[in-house]
Amino acid sequence: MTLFSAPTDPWSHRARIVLAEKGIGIDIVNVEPGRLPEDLLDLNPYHSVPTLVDRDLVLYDSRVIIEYLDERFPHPPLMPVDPVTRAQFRLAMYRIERDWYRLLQQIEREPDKKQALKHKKVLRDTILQSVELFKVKPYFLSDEFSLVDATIAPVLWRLPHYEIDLPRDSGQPIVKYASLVFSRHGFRDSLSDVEQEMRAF
Ligand SMILES: N[C@@H](CCC(=O)N[C@@H](CS)C(=O)NCC(=O)O)C(=O)O
Repeated sequence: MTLFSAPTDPWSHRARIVLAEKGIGIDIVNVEPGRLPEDLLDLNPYHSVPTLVDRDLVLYDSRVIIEYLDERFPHPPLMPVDPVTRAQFRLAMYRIERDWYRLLQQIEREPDKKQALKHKKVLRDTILQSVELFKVKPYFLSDEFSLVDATIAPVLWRLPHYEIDLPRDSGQPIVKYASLVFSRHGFRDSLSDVEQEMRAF
């Protein structure tokens, strides 16, 4: 299997976390967004990373990739078994992609500093709005690490890189959650060299 991945890209990071958590050996091909190699351009009509190649199967979109990995390599399972909780976890991923990842993308692409600061504030406030959910269980609504945590972690990891601080008091449950996730072997193994330098453990 091969994963085309960009070393700073949060969607690629999401896929790398799932690979590392499951201990899946794979060739990771580092690419530079905007300068993707010819073979990747031929394989993926959307010209995006992450892209996973497993023999004849080519998958793109990080959610499609991580759900495939969880089904193809069932141990350890990263989704709950009962349909209601599965649906709730899928909804959580949908919302994080739509709200948090979209804001990260806006911050990254915004040339105007003032406007970028506004996006950063919105991202910080949006994350803090979910604080109650981080108090319920050690992981996101769960005693076990799941695909939702693999989705949240790339965003929280990047906060210092974007100079976004969570308040010590009201943000404490999220800070505590983040340090639990960041201390996992799988998470540490998932980091590219550039991501390792984004913050101290
Ligand atoms: N919804 C997609 C989004 C992926 C995405 O936007 N990837 C960016 C990462 S920078 C990309 O590949 N852009 C194409 C490019 O920059 O060449 C996913 O979850 O994989």
